[in-house]
Amino acid sequence: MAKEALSELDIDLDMIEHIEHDAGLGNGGLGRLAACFLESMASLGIAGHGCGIRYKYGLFEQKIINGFQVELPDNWLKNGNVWEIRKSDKSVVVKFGGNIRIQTTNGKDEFIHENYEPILGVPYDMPVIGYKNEIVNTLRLWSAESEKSDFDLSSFNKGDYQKAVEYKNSVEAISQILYPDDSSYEGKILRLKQQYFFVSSGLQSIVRRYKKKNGSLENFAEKIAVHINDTHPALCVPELMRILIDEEHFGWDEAWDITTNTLSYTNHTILPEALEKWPIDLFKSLLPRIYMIVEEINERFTKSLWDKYPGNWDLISDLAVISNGNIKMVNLAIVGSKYVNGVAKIHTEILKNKVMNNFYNLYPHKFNNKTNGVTHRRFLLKANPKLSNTISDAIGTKWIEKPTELMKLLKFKDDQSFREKIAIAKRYNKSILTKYIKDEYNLVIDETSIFDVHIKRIHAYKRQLMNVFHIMDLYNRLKENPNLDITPRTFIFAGKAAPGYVLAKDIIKLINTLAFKVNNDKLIKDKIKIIFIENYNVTLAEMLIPAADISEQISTASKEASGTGNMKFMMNGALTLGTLDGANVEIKDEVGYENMFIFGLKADEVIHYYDNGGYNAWHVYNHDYRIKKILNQLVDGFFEHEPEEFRLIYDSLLGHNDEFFVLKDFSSYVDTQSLVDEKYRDKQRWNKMCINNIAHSGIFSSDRTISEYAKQIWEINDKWL
Ligand code: GPQ
Repeated sequence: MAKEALSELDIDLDMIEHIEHDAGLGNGGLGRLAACFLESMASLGIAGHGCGIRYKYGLFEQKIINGFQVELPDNWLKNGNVWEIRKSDKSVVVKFGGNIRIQTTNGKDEFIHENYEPILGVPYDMPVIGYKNEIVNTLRLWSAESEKSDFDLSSFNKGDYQKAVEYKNSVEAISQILYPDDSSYEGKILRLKQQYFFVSSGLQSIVRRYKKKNGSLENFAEKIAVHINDTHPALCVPELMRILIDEEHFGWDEAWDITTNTLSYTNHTILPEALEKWPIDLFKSLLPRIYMIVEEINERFTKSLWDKYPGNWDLISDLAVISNGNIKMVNLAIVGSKYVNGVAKIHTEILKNKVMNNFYNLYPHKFNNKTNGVTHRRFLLKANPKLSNTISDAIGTKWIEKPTELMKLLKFKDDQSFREKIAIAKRYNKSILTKYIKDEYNLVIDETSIFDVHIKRIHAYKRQLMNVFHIMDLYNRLKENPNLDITPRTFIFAGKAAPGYVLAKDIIKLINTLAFKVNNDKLIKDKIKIIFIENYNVTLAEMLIPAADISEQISTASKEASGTGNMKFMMNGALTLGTLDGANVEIKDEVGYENMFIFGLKADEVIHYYDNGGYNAWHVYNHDYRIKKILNQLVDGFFEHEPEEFRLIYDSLLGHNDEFFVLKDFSSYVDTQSLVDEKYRDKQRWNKMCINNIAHSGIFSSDRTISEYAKQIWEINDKWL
């Protein structure tokens, strides 16, 4: 209706949609997964709501200047946000700092929080709309404001205007900016403030609403499930305890029973740099009451461990919530949760058997797997209308609400005309991207070439470097033999590096430097082109993924917890080139080895190397002339300027023994890339492989994931039906 009405006014609704800014309120797969989950919960009719921070500045905007990443602030609220509703009447107070006075009346201790800094949490609600089911859930984002009015502020400070402004700024700083690191944390006090701020605001509003509806907190744990999405909200454990004990006057045991039956925790990575630890001193001065509760949780927990494992100090200190002067957030989350899960089968196995093995032995019943999923309604239906229409013409539209219906496409995998329709949709999407690259970068790419796409955060373990080395090898071969028979390729990269992650930023510079060299080399006759598309975000993903032929999912096996880009590509008919890591393993289980390109070390092999001091990178360097040549080219002036520019990359491989097995997996990767080249020549077979992938993508819809969480973790059947 709106589209029609606007078109009468000569206004294009799509254009208006594109004016709207992405809400860049997360870094990578973690936040995006949560957004998919919200969509699926609304579409499945589950009363599930999101809770987060209304950052004034979302994830930085990335510009590439002379090949370097430059970060600009993401002022996404500048022109307003039409979808949010400020609900000041639902504000809460969050208390920081101060001291705790213990007051004993009739033998009962009361904990009085004094001299604290009150911060007002003001909710902004955004609707999350279910697919054609008239259900609207809420994403509630909290904004930090001064509890004092502007008027109070000035009088409070006896006319000291500057102090009043400084105070206001320090309060508002809490919801000012998103930390731009993905899968690694910064132990900054502001970050801890952010975590407690949104956890406390969220839980206070949940408890308040429950009491208003039900008159008391009876059956709270049966009716409410709170999910801890990685450890960033792990303070839910002591905060719910605080509310129940200090405000609702429950005894410890009863409060603990409610807490541990309400909360569950999902782990999203095994990377050690992501496992949050907070130094006791910092934690205690910012959150004195919460620290007391964490200490008590730790006391009781370690006492029970002592009974179970008497004398086993190492084990107890590993399991303890507090040890070596730090509070370990993973331990806090596991101890305080009913269930703990990983995000792909292989990831959960690694948690159980390796990273969290001691906890698994203690609480085997808590651990389970929930393989990630993505909303096919955004990443297929919305992002790829051409392919969606082709699918619906063949099997009807049921797949939109029941994605496993996509299996019906298997009937058509040998149908010539259907294969051709799939290919037409892909070509159309590739032509849109080709035009974009011409318009934005003035680069002409071959629409019929293989679109080989590597888009995700830039991280050493995701191995963008290995992709670059393959291109360098291909280039070296083409230079030697310009008539080399290869299928033309366009290598497409996009992704942000954390501003402080020097190696990742160097990799971006390397990609751009190589692109400049290769794209301008007449000798190779346009057989390969390289493009780094700046400012990767969801809007760009919606254009890039439908246009891809090859989906690069080449993390070091064991390191990518799940990956979700892999699923988005697959449902758009791109073939995965990947390691047996994360959910790639389950994609392989669905489509079979014959419908994807698997290479490299397996997770157990990688782990075995780690347990035995790694492998010898120098050995590979000395025995593979291709690698020797490529690595030398990084530091010998091959790129015709600053020869030392890529020294850090060189050193990460040879100086620090190639932590992520780039050189070790190189040969197997190059061989598999040649196989891709060969397979692409048989278009009929390729299209059949694409159909196989689309057909089997249904189980990677977040509808499936959410149904599993609902039944097995949130126990929704018991609670809501
Ligand atoms: N993930 Cl801990 C992030 O994107 N950021 C993080 O800080 C953490 C995890 C990702 C993880 O790397 C991917 O493998 C997962 O697919 C994704 O979370 C969702 O589970």
